[in-house]
Amino acid sequence: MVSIATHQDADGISAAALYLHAFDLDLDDVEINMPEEFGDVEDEDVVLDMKPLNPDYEGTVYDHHLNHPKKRAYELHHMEIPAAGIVWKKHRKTIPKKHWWKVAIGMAGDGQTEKTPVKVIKKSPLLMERVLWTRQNYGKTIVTAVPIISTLSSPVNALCRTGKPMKALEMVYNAQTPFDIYSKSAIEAKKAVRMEVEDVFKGFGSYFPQPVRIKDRFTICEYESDYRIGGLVAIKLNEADKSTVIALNRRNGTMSIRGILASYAVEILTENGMKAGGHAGFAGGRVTEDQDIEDLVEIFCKA
Ligand SMILES: [Mn+2]
Repeated sequence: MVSIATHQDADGISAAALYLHAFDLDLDDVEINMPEEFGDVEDEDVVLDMKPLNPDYEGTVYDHHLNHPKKRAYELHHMEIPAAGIVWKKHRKTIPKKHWWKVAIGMAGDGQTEKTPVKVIKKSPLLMERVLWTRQNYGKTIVTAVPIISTLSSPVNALCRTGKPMKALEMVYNAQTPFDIYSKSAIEAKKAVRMEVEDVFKGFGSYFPQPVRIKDRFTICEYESDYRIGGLVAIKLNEADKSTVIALNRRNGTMSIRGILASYAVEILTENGMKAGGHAGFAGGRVTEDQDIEDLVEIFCKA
């Protein structure tokens, strides 16, 4: 049995689906590990969209995260495009063309839609057609038209964020067209995620501390959720003023970092003995059990 470790997000999930298609594997033919902690792999044959925490891991890695160790036991396929794109580039000869469009899920998920290979767009021109979202605003109907390619990652991510990553993989693996990505459970997950993020923002200043701005460039906030919504919370705060946001989920100590200075924030955290890493603009980390927002504020004030 082939074993695969992959990242619990749209890129990791679509990379896994493409890998299965490339080797003509069924979901029942493989063992899938989606570790809670980024890179926490064991002895899987293949690792997708993650940098193994242990440099002595001996399998094959397809990844775009930065700073892989020079001294490592694993074989690394590294490119500066999302992992779904790396798997596609390496194996497109054996990936049935009808599944090529799935590359776009990972590209959109990691915010690099423009790196979707032209060959893929040509094969699935539907990706560039648009879906319309309508909403009512003071009695007026507002219509926004979004290219389908840009909408493919959020249903997959929503399933991952609400603790159903295997359901996400099944959905992507079995999908025949981009429309199959809007499954009923994915849409429900999207709604649940949206409400949870709204609750976090309502909670700031009442049941969560108020976000703290430091040196007008870092924003630090603390919230609590069983969902993996830190990235969304951080992006929403970042959009307001482009400060770099460190969002701490105090339920499990994970941090989501988004913004221009994400790599700088990782450096600051690492220098202070915390675990942190990621790629340009997007990063994450973890505090120890006895650390909270006050410790983060102190660290960033001194940096
Ligand atoms: Mn990725």
